[in-house]
Amino acid sequence: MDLSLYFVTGRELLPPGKALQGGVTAVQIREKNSDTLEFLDIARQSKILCMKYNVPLIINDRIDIALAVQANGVHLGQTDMPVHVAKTLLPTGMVIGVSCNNMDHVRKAIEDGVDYIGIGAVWGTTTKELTNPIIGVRGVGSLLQALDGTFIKAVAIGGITSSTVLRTLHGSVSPSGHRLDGIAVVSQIAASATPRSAAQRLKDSFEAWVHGFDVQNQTVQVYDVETIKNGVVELLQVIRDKNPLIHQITNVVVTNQSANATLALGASPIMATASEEMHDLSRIPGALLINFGTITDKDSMILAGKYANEAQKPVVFDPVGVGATQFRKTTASELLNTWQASVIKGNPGEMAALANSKEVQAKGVDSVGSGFADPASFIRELARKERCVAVMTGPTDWVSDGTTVIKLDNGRKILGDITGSGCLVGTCVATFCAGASLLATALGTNPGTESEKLVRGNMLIGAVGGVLALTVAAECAAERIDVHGSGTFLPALIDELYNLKPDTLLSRAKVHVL
Ligand code: 3NM
Ligand code: MG
Repeated sequence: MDLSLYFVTGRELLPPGKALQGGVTAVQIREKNSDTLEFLDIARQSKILCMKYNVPLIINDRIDIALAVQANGVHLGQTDMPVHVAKTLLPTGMVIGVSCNNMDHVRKAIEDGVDYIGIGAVWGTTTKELTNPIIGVRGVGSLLQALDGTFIKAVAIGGITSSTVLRTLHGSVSPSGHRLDGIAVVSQIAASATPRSAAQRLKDSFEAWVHGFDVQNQTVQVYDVETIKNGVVELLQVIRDKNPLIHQITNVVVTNQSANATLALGASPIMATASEEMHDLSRIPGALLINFGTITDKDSMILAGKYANEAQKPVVFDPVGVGATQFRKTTASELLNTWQASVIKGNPGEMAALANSKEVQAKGVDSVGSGFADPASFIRELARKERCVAVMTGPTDWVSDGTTVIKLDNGRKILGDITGSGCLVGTCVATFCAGASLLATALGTNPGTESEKLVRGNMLIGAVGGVLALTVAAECAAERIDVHGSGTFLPALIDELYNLKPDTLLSRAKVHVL
């Protein structure tokens, strides 16, 4: 059964079946406020319509109605008839689907041997009053992992629209690579004035994404040190030639020095925070940095990331001090559930907090302790889980895209003596990712085949470039005879970014590919 575009509806399906013409692949009739006779009548007519389009019909909750109209299956909520009882009433071959909101539900569904699960609500929804918590795309991803090795299909439901569909699909993948088999929607189709094109749009998004997902999983890029170093130098040139706009919503401590570092690299900073301007800024080529060292602009952070995803621009997330307070933790979750980060950057304490690992503890915004026993595996797993490039800074910096791990050994201890050196890494990473995005666009990567992606360009090289630029410039600055301490180090660091030469980068960069 093809669940790729699963339309959950009631009488709205009738009469002309416009949604079916738009490519709906399965229909569920869900009538919460009608009498049995009325429900039966809607189900009968729906059955005729679905047969005409050769689409399976599933009945919500009512086993008797499903039997009466010879539907293809039933969908059962957690408070409906238990699956094992339903199985005694239904003929073999009838599909059974179950709504799941948490891991206990999923485990039970597997035990019961259902055919598919509907995971929700992935976003908020106005269609039904939710009695369970909203899961978020990352939550859906972790539930999907439990289905590894089973034949049970999974769809996500709740608040899926043309503007959330890509984020839903992209984010709802388990660390093991288990993806959704489809999306289930109500209002995006049912409440649309043009249900046929609403369905068509969702279907197109799904198909493009599945195609991209498969291609991505089949092509593993193998990196060597030279390719990486040359890639970084190329990006520095792109930045200086094209001056991308680096929109930064960052903290009050580092705003000025971050803007100066951006300029020094050859890009243009804008430190805008008003939510009213987030959409306009997303249309200008470049990248977005979200650093929540001081969280006063949460709504703008949410909007900016969403728009950047829509514009296929890199989003670099620096969750400063995420382990320090519950508010930071829930905010990080909320942000990452709303948009897809291209790169997440943090110190070991922050990365541990994001991964819910107890191995490294955080104190305030600084990490304490020496780090992870196996940083390479940790960073690879985190990148895989968050579906982005992960950067962990420290005396040694670690960068991974979930497959390749790159270890970088540049920098000087004095970086730890100025405030916001980590934030500067985030700024430089955003700047180089902007370079990577512009390079991909200039190379004319066909937008048609890239439309399923949330970002263009090689974010791994971008992340490595940002880290290298800052740490190599720090080495040059620390070695200057006019630098006597942290006070003279900071302006020297900006100078060295300003004067950074490709040859210096190439000769100093200590890059190891694992
Ligand atoms: N079940 P829309 S959310 C029917 O969480 C249903 O199990 C949900 O409607 C769940 O696509 C939902 O309009 C409504 O947001 C989904
Ligand atoms: Mg129900």
